[in-house]
Amino acid sequence: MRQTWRWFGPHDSVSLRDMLQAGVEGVVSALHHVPTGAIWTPQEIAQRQSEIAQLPSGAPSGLAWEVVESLPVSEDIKRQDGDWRAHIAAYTRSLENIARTGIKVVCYNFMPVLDWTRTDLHWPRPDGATCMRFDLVAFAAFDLFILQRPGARDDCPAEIADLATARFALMDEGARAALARNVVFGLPGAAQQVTLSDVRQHLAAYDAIPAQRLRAHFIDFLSEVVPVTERLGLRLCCHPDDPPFDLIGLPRIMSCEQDFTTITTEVDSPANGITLCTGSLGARSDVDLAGMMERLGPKVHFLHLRNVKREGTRWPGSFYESRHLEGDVDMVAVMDAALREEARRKAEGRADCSIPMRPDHGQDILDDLSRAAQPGYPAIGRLKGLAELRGILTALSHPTIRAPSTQFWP
Ligand code: DNO
Ligand code: MN
Repeated sequence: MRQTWRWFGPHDSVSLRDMLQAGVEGVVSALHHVPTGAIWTPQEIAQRQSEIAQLPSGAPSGLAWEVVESLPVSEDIKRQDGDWRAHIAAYTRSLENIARTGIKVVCYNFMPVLDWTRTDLHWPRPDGATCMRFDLVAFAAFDLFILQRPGARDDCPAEIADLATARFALMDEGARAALARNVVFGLPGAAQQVTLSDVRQHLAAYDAIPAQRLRAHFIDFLSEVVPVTERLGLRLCCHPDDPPFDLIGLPRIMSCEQDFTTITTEVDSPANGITLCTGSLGARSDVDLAGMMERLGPKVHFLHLRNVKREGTRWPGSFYESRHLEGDVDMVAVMDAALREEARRKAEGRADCSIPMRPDHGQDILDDLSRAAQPGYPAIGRLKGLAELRGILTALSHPTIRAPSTQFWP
């Protein structure tokens, strides 16, 4: 497994040196400043590559840009309207430009309107750490009373609506504004101040698009893009919905193992793969992550290894991002299955047998608590997660534990 780390570019408060000290082997990055639907030019890609390859002192960092996350899919492509054809052409051009640089893995997602969604970005834990959390009741309060979405009442179970009503009544203006900010944080372009009326407009545009139709659009997109991707020697890998259930009336179609099986079977190619994010799918108790790694192994091109703790038994329900080895995901079992997949690839003589993984998010701990970073992406919390995962990797790869026939290191 390749130990990678997400870097948001030169403005990221977590530096290349931080990554080196964390023992990172490869970098995951994206051109966040390029608008969705536009082409990633060779110049822009080359600039990010050199920003990663060189420390501010000018010395080589020894790191390279190994995974693109994300090359975003536009809302027009998802809805098949507006400029969707031009956006697919641009997507293909971006893939060509990425392939020329030697990067092999490109992650993306197919969530309409919202990307990952939380109600708390810094939820206090008893030990003083903070983490991200999705609280079903707070989210219902957002939907019912802040967004005031027509239809929200019908989608919400009565007892949750009652709790949300009581909760909202207790929130002061500051708490209400913070909730609105936290929820829309995952919106594309949220940094440029997305308003609630923008969200409402987005929602109206999806009125006539139920899950079945969204899935058909996804398959159309893949049918156009995957053959090019395969020819270029690249591997696309779709990130699961996060959380993996419908939100604010929008369909989500990449939320369980069956969704991934369907999509990778409909457009069957080594270039059409999966980002197995254990944190996203771990919010559901009915997803067997180690089994999924085992069954869909050849399609898994990228691993996001983080953990969640589900709160209660209700589904869909609340959850928080726990320490990497302490939530509901059996991380050892997932990593063991991933190591077996790597060993199979090695036995087949494949060049791409090492799967890139990253600790994904981390809790804010120690000095993270006084150093601003992208929510979920602090230096020390992720370093700790990566170190714990590395420990598992080292142990599981050790000859006293692993039979030589299933060994794969690195
Ligand atoms: C959540 C994170 C996401 C992810 C994008 C991928 O688990 O990994 O921010 O990066 O949704 O497209
Ligand atoms: Mn993830």
